[in-house]
Amino acid sequence: MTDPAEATAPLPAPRVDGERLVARLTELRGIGAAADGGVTREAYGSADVAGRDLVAGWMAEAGLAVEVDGAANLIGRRAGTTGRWLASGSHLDTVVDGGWLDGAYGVVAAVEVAAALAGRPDARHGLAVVAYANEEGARGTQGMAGSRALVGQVDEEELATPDDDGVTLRDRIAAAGAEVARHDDAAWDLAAFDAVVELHIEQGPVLDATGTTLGAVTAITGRQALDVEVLGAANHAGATPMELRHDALAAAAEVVLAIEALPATGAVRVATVGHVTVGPNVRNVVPGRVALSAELRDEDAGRLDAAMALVEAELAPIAEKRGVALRTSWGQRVQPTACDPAVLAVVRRVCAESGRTWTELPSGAGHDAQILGREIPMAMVFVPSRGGLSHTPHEDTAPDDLVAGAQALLDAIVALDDVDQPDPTTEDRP
Ligand code: HGY
Ligand code: MN
Ligand code: MN
Repeated sequence: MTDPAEATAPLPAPRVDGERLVARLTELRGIGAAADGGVTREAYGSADVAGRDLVAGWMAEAGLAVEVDGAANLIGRRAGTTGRWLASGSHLDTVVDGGWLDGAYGVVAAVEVAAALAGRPDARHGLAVVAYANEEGARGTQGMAGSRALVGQVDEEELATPDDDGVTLRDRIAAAGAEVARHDDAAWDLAAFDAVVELHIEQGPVLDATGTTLGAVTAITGRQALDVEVLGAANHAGATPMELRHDALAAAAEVVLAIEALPATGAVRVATVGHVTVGPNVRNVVPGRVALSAELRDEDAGRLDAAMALVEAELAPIAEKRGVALRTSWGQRVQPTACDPAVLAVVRRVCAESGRTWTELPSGAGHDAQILGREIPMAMVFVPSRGGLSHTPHEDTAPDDLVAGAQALLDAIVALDDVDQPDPTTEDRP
């Protein structure tokens, strides 16, 4: 017979299975692994799909109803008692030769959260655990394609746009086994969601350098993509005198330095040229054509706008001096997004009560949470990146920190389940 006192006793606070979390992340690391420790799971490719299949099995094991939607997002759901929803997740795709935790951590930890809550059928909110498709923008596509589909931001034109290999986004999604004809049905009923929380490695140096375990994210940086085409004149590298050249690569080098110099003027937080294509790319030919892929990042959309005008102004004299044509084409803008004060207050409370060291910090990297965060109250939790390294094979985080972050995510989801609208006022300070 059940002791009546036992029957009414509150359930113990749920705990994540830290050992399983780290073991699963290690198993996932094997999919797309390179000998140098790096991982490549390009969005919609075979490794990405294999990773998705592995995680789908874990979702099912956690008691979630699993679906791959028409945008190739993997979603595991469990309904609650009120018809309201909470969401958590991240992405499984990586940059080329990236790390094992960027994205994967937030997905696998969210599955652990679902598993820890599986024995609690009284949850008020449903829980949606998501592996968003194509966060990184594989092969020249626009990033965060999966999360943008959830908020109805991916249109026909984008689906028909070819990537760097000439394959359309529509065909990529189909090749990844998603029913792309149902792409637009992927859009969520956003009004049914009370909060979205994403757990991620910091990807920067702040937590690691200060020996801090948890980060409550205040805002996520904005990002403006830019392509620059430099058109000079290809010619014989031996017979063409220096003063008669229109060297596209030499001009492009000046463009790279001009873009790199922008942050020092205070115009923008960071600016990077990360990809260069040279034509014809032959030792004994003066380069005739260069394509540069660049980006500007800042927490302030107005500063991004102003920096775009500055780039144009800096490039014009380079074209003039070098006798080349410079064509700028401004690409994807992911707007900076502040975390929701009320959901952030819950994250702060969880961090303050975790017994771990914690602080507040902005995110210098982009995240799917910032797409959803413009529609649903959003917050993020960070854990340290060893040496501040990410988007490299050296990306790493101490197992104990990984477990602490997953527990903080679980505690935040439990706290958010208790209330329809969290209170934004809090005394918790790092
Ligand atoms: O580039 C970014 O910030 C993200 O990792 N996609
Ligand atoms: Mn990344
Ligand atoms: Mn990421």
